[in-house]
Amino acid sequence: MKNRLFDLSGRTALVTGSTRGLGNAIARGLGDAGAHIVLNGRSADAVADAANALRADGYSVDEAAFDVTCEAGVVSTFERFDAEGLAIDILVNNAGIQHRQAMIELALADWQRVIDTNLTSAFLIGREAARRMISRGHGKIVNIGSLTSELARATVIPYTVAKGGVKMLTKGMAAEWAKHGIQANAIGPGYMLTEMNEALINNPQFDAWVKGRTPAARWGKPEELVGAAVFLASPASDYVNGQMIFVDGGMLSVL
Ligand code: GCO
Repeated sequence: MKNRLFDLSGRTALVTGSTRGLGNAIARGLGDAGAHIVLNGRSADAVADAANALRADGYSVDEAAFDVTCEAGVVSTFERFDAEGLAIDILVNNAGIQHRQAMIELALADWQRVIDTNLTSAFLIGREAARRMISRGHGKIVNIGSLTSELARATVIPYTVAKGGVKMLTKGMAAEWAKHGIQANAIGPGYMLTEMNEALINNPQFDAWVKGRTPAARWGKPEELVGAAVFLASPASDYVNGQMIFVDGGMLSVL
């Protein structure tokens, strides 16, 4: 007997920043649960390469190359979806960048770039997706936060501020859109084995700190976010709103 609680068959999921890393792992996981996947990245070539890799593995995939920080590009992408009859049932706001530098030396342009990519994009894309979800009476929004949605780490303050904003944006989406049948929630990854963290992973002192500070005593794997993502994208979470599920090996739970 198929468990429909976690079944995404017939649903379409847009995952931003999904040509690699956490976004690509989440896209594959939603595809494994039955969803049709729309991959996103800024580079059309990178999106096409990632889409072809998923298609080769049997996934149903569309491509949507656009800059998540560009309002005009976001709007025109959703207008294209409308014209093609592509209804986004599940939105995963994953796109994000990191910039490691002491705030005292930080340029405004770098601050703004991180805020725009990691936070404002979730507003822009969430707004366009919600406009359509409201008219259909249902939708799932999964924002990707971070441990830094709760705790600051020196030298990544713009990222911390943006991810703290993602937590509150998620609650804001719940406040305004839950009555329309939209469940907006978030996932807070811990220290994950991604390209963005390569410099940290390859730093013996930082690697030792992560393993010592994390009860699970290891870095997380991108595919370990899939369970939370499928839960928050599926009927199993129809009465869950405004929550952030931390997938962090227990780091946030201990001193
Ligand atoms: C850093 C890392 C973190 C992790 C993750 C933790 O420089 O501290 O990039 O930000 O990527 O966000 O949850």
